Amino acid sequence: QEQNRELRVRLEQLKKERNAIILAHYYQRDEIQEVADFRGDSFLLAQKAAETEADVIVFCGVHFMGESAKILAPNKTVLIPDERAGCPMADMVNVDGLRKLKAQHPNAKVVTYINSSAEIKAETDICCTSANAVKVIESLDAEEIIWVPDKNLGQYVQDQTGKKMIIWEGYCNTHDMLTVKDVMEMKAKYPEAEFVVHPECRPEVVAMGDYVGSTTSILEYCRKSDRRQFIVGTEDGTGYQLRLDSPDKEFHFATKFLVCPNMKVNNLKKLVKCLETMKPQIYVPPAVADKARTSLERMLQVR
Ligand code: CIZ
Ligand code: SF4
Repeated sequence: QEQNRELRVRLEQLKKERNAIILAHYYQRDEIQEVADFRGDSFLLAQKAAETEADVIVFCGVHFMGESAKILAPNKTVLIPDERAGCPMADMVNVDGLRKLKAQHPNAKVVTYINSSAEIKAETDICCTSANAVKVIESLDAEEIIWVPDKNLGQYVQDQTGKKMIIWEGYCNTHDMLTVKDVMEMKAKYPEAEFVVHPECRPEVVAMGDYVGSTTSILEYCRKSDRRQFIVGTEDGTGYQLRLDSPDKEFHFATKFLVCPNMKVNNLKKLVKCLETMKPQIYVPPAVADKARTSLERMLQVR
């Protein structure tokens, strides 16, 4: 506690010295969310990065999120607390594979979930997040859509829009771990609770949801709902904002495995250190960034 207090004091000093802003994803450890200037999901944080007046963005999340910030704010320094915080789903798609698919379907538009590398975004017509995926697909005038990398979100979006989609076989190790059996057990234990679920979960689990949505829309739903109890089907870091918004409601995560180990690689100590040393910094080759920027900026237009 004492050490954390000292770290927080040091962080405040450094933030002023560097004119830095701290952005934290809802899946980060509480000790990081507590000190962030903004908390958000990948859509809100990308938006914030694009708009900020700060000189330095400290992005507490996983690597692709820092990259997106750098692409949208190329003249700013983007720091991340630990460069080992990656996203296994983002690594499930590669440029060669995507190019092959594009060659097979020359008229298809490529829609890429923001959980992807800058190189993949550079091969993309438009990016999306889970917050605007359905609207992005509906905004496109295309017979066929190539969707990378999340098969679960892809399936959900296809069901919602009825579009013809060619769906890549990637998935999130964390969300995909949740099973129908887990949810049935929780529903038996908490019969009064509503089950809120993120569309990165398996389709059969998503189908059990009383509410399906992105992290931000789950937060909004729980805040406004009259229900007192919720079973939550997304990453456990979300509990920080859920409990902050509704201290008198109960939130039960659907299993204890809904923890993204990559998101938890960051901690307060590393956050302070990166601002102290000004590294690690995110670098995206300008040629890649320029191509990727178009697809990200299109994403930000669709709400
Ligand atoms: O990384 C994830 O699982 C999510 C849902 C990110 C985001 O904020 O959309
Ligand atoms: Fe990637 Fe899943 Fe972790 Fe999100 S929760 S960063 S999709 S591994």
